[in-house]
Amino acid sequence: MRVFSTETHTTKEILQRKMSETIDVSATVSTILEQVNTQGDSALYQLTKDIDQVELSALRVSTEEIEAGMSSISEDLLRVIQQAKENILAFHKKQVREGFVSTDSKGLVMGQRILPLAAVGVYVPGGTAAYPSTVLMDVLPAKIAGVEKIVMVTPPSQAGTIPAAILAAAKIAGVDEIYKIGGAQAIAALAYGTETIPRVDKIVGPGNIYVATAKRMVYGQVDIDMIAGPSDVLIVADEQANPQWVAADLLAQAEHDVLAQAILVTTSQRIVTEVQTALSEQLEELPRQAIAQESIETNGKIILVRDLAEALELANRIAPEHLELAVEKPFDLLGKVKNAGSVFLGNYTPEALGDYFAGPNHTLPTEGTARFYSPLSVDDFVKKSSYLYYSKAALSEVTEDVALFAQSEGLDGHARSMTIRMEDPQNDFS
Ligand code: HSO
Ligand code: ZN
Repeated sequence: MRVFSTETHTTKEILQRKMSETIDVSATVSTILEQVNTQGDSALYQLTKDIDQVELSALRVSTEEIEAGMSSISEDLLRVIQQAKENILAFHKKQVREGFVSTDSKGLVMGQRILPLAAVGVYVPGGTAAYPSTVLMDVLPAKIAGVEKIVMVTPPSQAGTIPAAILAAAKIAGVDEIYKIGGAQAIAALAYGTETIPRVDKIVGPGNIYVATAKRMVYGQVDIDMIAGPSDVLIVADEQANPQWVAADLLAQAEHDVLAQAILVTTSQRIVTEVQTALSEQLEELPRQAIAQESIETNGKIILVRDLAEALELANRIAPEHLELAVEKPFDLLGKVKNAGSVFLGNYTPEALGDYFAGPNHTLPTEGTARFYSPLSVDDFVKKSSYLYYSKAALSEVTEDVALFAQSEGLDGHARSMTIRMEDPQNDFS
């Protein structure tokens, strides 16, 4: 892992990040979107055959397949997923907002209602990035918001199947319909609707470059969540931190993806040295060693700072997705954190707790976007609608003023729609 020090490196050198090369797939994606938009289901079958080499007999996952998935996972895993669900629900229930209404003595009423989106699509990636925990994190806030229809899409394996744990998590979370379709074609199906797959109002969930590009392209016709980049963690550690635990937490992030980024910011030279040793020891035992090692070597950083104030300054500049405060008094630092998706306080709160189980959402702003984005929440699955009521008396009081404003914009029709009500012989405003 590359080591920096605020004594000898400039902030610019420390913050420099290797830009990941992104390929431009927009031409391919727009062809796929167009195909699905015009040909519906038949395009979905054809694209799945061409791209995934799978000949599907049906797009929708049957009840029997879901039940088989449920019964093929262990009782213990089922129990843990159920408990995670309860914890996530409890946390997200606290996010529910009330609308408001205000009135005055003249009979004026105005308010704002909070309404759930009618239908939401959840994209679940295929392969090793198919996480049942993400199914819970994406679906449960929508459930609490009151979304009536939740549709899940995920690419089938070569055998035309979906992983049992994904099906189980979907069932436990309360997904209404599951379809075997992935890639840009899945996003197109959710955005436009086909004979089989319903059109939704919002699409959430991570995916590869094709999925991300498709989401960007359909945005506006449907809403989307933030576009997830590679996952990252920043650990702030002081002298009392445990180097073995810090190394383990860095590796937990690094094993996600070669592009994942794990950063350690510490006030202690001893921690710098011991974490490095612990990293190489622990890497040896990790089944995903190759991925974790590449991530650590290309994107990992250890930054030695003079004090915790400097550590927090750097953390706020980096705006990490996950921020661990492995320090003696973590709550003293919390108030100084300005930019972080989710904060993990103390030595006994590893990020994995939040990834799977504790309650806060693990769909978080990546790549420094914690400067302006928030964790996925119930707010992402509702919209607001405002309303207004004026009585005769309340209207008469403001008619002239509003008419004046309208005329100043050259919109006489607007002015007239106000004054006409005053001319009505049935009106008695005296
Ligand atoms: N750390 C990931 C979430 C995750 N980890 C899922 C394990 N499974 C992004 O927050
Ligand atoms: Zn994780």
